[in-house]
Amino acid sequence: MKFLKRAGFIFMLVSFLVAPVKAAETTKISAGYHDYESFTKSIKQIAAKNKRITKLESIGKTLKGRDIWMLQISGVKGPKPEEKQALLICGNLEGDHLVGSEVALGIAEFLVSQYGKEKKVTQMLDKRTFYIVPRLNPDGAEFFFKKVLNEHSGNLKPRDEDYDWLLDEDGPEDLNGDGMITLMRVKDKEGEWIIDKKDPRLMKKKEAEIPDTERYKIYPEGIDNDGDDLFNEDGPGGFNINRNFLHNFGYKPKGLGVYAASERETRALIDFTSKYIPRLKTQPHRNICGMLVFSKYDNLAAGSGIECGTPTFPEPPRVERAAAPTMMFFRMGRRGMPATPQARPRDPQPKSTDSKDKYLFDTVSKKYKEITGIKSALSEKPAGSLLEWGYFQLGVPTFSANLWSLREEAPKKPPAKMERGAQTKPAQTKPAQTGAAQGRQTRTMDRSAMMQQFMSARSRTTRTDSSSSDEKWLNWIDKKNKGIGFVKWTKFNHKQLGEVEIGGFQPYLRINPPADQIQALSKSHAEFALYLASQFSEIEMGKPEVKKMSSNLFELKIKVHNRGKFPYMTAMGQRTRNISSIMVRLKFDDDKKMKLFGGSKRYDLSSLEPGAEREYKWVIISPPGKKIDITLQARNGGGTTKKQVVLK
Ligand SMILES: [Ca+2]
Ligand SMILES: [Ca+2]
Ligand SMILES: [Ca+2]
Ligand SMILES: [Ca+2]
Repeated sequence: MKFLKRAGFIFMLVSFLVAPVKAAETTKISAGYHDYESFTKSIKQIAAKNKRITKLESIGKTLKGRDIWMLQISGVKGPKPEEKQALLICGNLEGDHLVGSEVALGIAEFLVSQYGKEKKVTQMLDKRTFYIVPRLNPDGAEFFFKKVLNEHSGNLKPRDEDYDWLLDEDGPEDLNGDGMITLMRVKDKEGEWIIDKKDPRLMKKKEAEIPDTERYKIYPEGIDNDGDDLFNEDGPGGFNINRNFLHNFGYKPKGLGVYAASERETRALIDFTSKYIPRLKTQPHRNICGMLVFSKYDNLAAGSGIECGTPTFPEPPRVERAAAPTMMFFRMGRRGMPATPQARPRDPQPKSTDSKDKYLFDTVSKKYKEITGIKSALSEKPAGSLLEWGYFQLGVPTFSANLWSLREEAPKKPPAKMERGAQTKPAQTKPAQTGAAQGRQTRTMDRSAMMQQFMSARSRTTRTDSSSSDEKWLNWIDKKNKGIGFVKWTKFNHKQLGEVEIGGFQPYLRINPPADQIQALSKSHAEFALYLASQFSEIEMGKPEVKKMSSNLFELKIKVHNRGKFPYMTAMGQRTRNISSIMVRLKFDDDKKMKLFGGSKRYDLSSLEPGAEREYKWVIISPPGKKIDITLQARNGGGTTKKQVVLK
């Protein structure tokens, strides 16, 4: 509190000194959201008050020493929590996506409060385990509660974003003292932007020949601290955790010190799902049969299935052309081989939903819309996300909801069509389509192609849609948010750029809804999580049948059913072989006197569709009265079942 008061005082002071643009309205965007301290307190409280059914665990620590909390919720009845099938719920992979973390926490609260009260919840928790990691990126999340708001999707690991060997040397500055980092537009005859005539708040790329006097350049708000002519190109830390997973990460390291699973947060989650614990002689969390992710990607309301984006990322500046003749020399020198360009190796990773799994995604998506009432959403294509890793590599059905986008005004075209790759092209090559979105602000810093490429990659971390989405956000701000959300362009005298105007969308506004929506979102998504958990495959063994064929010859028959709604193993799971097969095994009580007449004592079944059954038949030579133990193992389909028969 003390800090807040002091921060408030400094804020007022600064505001007073620089004559701010409406400061009061900006301080509230994080109101009702949990900062790390209050979040930790809340999750600890939930665990302490519900000891019977919860377990709170820190699955890792961030660079700043913050815990990554995982709350396990599982009812008192039924098998042990790690033997029940589990749903993993994970939020706040992107530092600025706070709503995911609040909704995940809300789901935890809902489940514990309804256990023992509401039949549906009680039954489901007695049958299933929920692993909830509401805040995977707590360092990044803290930016939301800072005095000056600046959207930050990464964590806090210092990173050299512009390859100049300096770390975090040029962050943004709140020049007009309104408590927000927005944009600066400045008249520049080489600029690529013009003011949109339809709505002068928006900027759009110039289309035809435009008089020099109408051209603008756009920069993020701040000064060039290191004098390299780039403005705010390397701010405080970090890589986006939701781009750091092992699938579709691309084949190169991405910037200095960044490679697949390079971040602590990413590793913490991967370890949690997959680590082998010698003491337990198993991977205890391989009981995860599905994932529900809250992130900026959406495959529930914005479409269904998963289509990977292009894992592009800025590369270090290329060496100048001078090197070319040498290369030519080497190529020509190879025993008269023609200097044909080599084809790039094909990426062997699957990039889209297996056609056999499509119905599963379609069904769940349909149900999601029904349960939550959210009928549409905006989403880019993912690259290196948890969504992709969960499905393409772990092989479990994985879903992501972004929880907040322009719902009613969503585009007619499915958002999957939105070309992410296009956004990574240098700004000049892309025809005018974009407005003043903060996300794209940096793409126009055309001081060098490298930075442009870098910044366009960075811009993807915030919402980047078509220009029409900017218009729609303005419409939403004007009609539904009392006009709050866009900082009016106002003149400012910049010490390096001369006269500029500062303005643009308020940070975080297009990522997180007002806090009063969280409760309803939590409830509907808790319902959805319960639904999802109820769909998992349930592999059961029917009653064994023994038939006496002659005095020493018996026939044993069993049927294995999938009584769940999901298949045992997605088609992708069969492809990755990351999920154990269903195994049927016989054990004779007297191997000397009992023999199988053909066949095998063990059968492995890689998949079983919902509603399907599979019959197994054995002929056994044995004296009467002997026993056989039948074991059915389905790690992801309800665990182990044992039955015994007597041959008679
Ligand atoms: Ca740097
Ligand atoms: Ca500002
Ligand atoms: Ca700079
Ligand atoms: Ca700066």
